[in-house]
Amino acid sequence: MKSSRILLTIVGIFMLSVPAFAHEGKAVIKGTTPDSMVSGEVIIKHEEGGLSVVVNVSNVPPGKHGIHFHENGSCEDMGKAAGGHFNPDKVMHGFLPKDGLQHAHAGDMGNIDVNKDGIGSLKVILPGVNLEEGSYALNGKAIILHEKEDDMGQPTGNAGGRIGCGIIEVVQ
Ligand SMILES: [Cu+2]
Ligand SMILES: [Zn+2]
Repeated sequence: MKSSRILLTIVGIFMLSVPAFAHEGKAVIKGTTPDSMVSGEVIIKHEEGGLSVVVNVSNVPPGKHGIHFHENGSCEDMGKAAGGHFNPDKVMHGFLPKDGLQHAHAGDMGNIDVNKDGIGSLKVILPGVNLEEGSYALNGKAIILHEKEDDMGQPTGNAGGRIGCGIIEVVQ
């Protein structure tokens, strides 16, 4: 009797210390061709103002590379199977952290800057999207690293081929 009460207290304290929104999203980025050395990882967390997305890549040609969530959770066919930009509202291409969901695709994260050693990192806060619920959920979407810079032109930023790809999944 007494020990079960202690156990319940311990379980209660544990549950209080883990918020209900503690789920995280994760993806592993791999090159889209068999000989590619491109690699990377994506961590998505709930943060004030939206979801924070942290991307780290390596073995990528130096310079700016467009990076977006795409609508299908597949990296087949050199990333083409991922389809178009994740765009539930059928709006114009933009930069979601600045333009919001009315003026940018839900997948528009701009560019990742890669240094001379082939390493790049990016952190953005995406307003309006979420990890798991409804039409703005990122779970199961692909993240695509492009060959070229996203120049913010229409309809999808002219970022060229797809050199890296991963699929978002919920890990906690
Ligand atoms: Cu893209
Ligand atoms: Zn877009």
